[in-house]
Amino acid sequence: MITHMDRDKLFALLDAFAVELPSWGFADTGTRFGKFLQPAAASTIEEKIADAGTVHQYTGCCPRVAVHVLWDFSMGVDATATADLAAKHGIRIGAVNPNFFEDQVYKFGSVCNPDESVREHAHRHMMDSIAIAKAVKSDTISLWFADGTNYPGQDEIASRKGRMHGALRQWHDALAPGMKMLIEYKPFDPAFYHTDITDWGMAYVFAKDAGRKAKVLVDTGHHLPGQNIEHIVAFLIDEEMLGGFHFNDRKYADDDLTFGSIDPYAAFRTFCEIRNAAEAGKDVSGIAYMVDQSHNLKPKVEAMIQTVVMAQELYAKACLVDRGKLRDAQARTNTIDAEECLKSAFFTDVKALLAEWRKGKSLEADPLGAYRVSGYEARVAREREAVRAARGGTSSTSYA
Ligand SMILES: [Mn+2]
Repeated sequence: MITHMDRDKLFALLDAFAVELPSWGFADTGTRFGKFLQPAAASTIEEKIADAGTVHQYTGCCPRVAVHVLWDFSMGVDATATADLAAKHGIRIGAVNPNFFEDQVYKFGSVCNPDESVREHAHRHMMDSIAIAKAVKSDTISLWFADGTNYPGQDEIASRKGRMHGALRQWHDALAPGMKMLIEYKPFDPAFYHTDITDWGMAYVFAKDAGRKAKVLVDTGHHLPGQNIEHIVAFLIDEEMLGGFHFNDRKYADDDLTFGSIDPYAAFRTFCEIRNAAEAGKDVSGIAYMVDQSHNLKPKVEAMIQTVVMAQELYAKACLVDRGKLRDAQARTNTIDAEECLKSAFFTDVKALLAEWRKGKSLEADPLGAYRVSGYEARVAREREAVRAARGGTSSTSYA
């Protein structure tokens, strides 16, 4: 089936393709309208890490779990214990996500808030987050701001930009050596008039201004309808400003749907741009592939396994694009032949190849099927319901 690419090369690329899971993806979460609780949902950081470790156990490609500072840590508690716990489950702590949106003081924004005391509050939280990152040996702080305004005239947009610049410069310089800071953008929600970092261009300007350790984070769900995400990705890689991804899919706006569930071809094209850059000699090894999904309807561990397997399949297809043929078609400006190169890779069935890759790692060929027969979900549902009942409450973590 693979004619132009050595199987070992493909398997080496798959070996290097690691997907980071979100701790918040294992907890009970919901929309702003309601939460549907699941008996197996994780309530504590211990349970979230156990779930993330389970996904890694079946997929073999999720060695890290991202954490959310307010949801996963108690201030003043030694965070190194969390790193030890992750190690016990065969994984490590990945990106540390501070929380600049839940505190009551953030009603009118965090770092862009006109009130200096609120900005100082956000600053202290960032310093705590850096300390946690050091304690758990994470090299990444991942930033998303809900900052924005809901009504014209509510605040001076340019003044808010200045405050954001100030905070990011200061924080950049407070990072430990070797640490990086990812800046995420989102067109709207929760702010409905203007959002302080609304698109990749603004994230780029803020990151560039902050310093070398700051890069742009592309959340695949955070774009206006019709936007060409792979173009953004190719541009950012070429500028050496792509820090990583938050994988999910969307039909309307930031729906947090399973990666590749709506438009797998678009996700494939994004991977194609990454592989194109790599084949052209760009260093893409620092790009972080992270999931940002929080399932309200699907069983959480199953949804993560489904996501990761989909990401692996689409990445493998992007690796399989015959780039010699593609370059030739492009040189001849033969649009049809060029497009067919992408389509034939996209429609290649890579399931057997991935099964073989898994066999080489002593993994089951079908991670989802193997997980289902393991009985993990029923077991943790029993255990977690019992713990919750003993505590006299229901679950769980909040989500925004
Ligand atoms: Mn995100």
